[in-house]
Amino acid sequence: MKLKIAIQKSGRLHDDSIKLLKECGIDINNGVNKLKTEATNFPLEVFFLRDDDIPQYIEDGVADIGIVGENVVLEKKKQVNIVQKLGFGKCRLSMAVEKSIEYNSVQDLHNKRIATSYPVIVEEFLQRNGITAEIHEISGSVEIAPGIGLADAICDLVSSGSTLFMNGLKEVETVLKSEAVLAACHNLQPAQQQLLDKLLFRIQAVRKAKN
Ligand code: PRT
Ligand code: ZN
Repeated sequence: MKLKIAIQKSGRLHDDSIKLLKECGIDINNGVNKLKTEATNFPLEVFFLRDDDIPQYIEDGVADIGIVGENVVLEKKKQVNIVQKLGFGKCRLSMAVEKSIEYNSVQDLHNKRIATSYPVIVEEFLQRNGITAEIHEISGSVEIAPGIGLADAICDLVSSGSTLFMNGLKEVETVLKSEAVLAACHNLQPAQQQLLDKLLFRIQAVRKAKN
């Protein structure tokens, strides 16, 4: 019996996800271009996936658990449990407008066009604030949308803020604060739950040692 974990194949969360498993004393053969590998000293099978696909795999039980940004979990609206925040991959999902635009409050987004890769989270934010706006879903290079006349505002992930700055944008609202989380399937078998508890215990010890 093995616990199946999904982690990002490549990208911002990949290295820290592998590092966390290592710090938990779990050795994995991290072969380049592999889709799947196994730990040598823990009953763990590792799947390497696009981050966007991870919540679905967990909901379906193809993976028991996974490491993914909370932003992705919320956007995909899949039925998964967030069992532990992991302290890396920290960022915020923010609204930004061209820096020359006067912006006073969220009301200023009313009837505007907002470009984003996070339509679900943005829609919820607008509803919560009683704002009607037009959401334009785009999959990448969101920050160029205002400059090419596609949108009046954008909602995108920000960490240092330099991408916004370089594109002449200013951050005006924080919609969500996010970090990498450990997510788990709703209906784990008892054996898998036991393995998850063992892993969680180690993760929490690693996290404690860092604080
Ligand atoms: O290939 P795959 O689909 O798996 O990866 P991806 O390209 O969709 O995601 P990736 O690797 O870029 O990001 C994975 C996760 O890292 C995100 O879902 C977030 O949870 C987290 N994260 C943390 C970030 C950032 N910080 C971040 N800064 N994800 C993206 N960015 C981008 C942002 O979109 C913008 O383009 O970085 C740019 C802004 O950075 P600053 O530093 O200039 O503000
Ligand atoms: Zn992705």
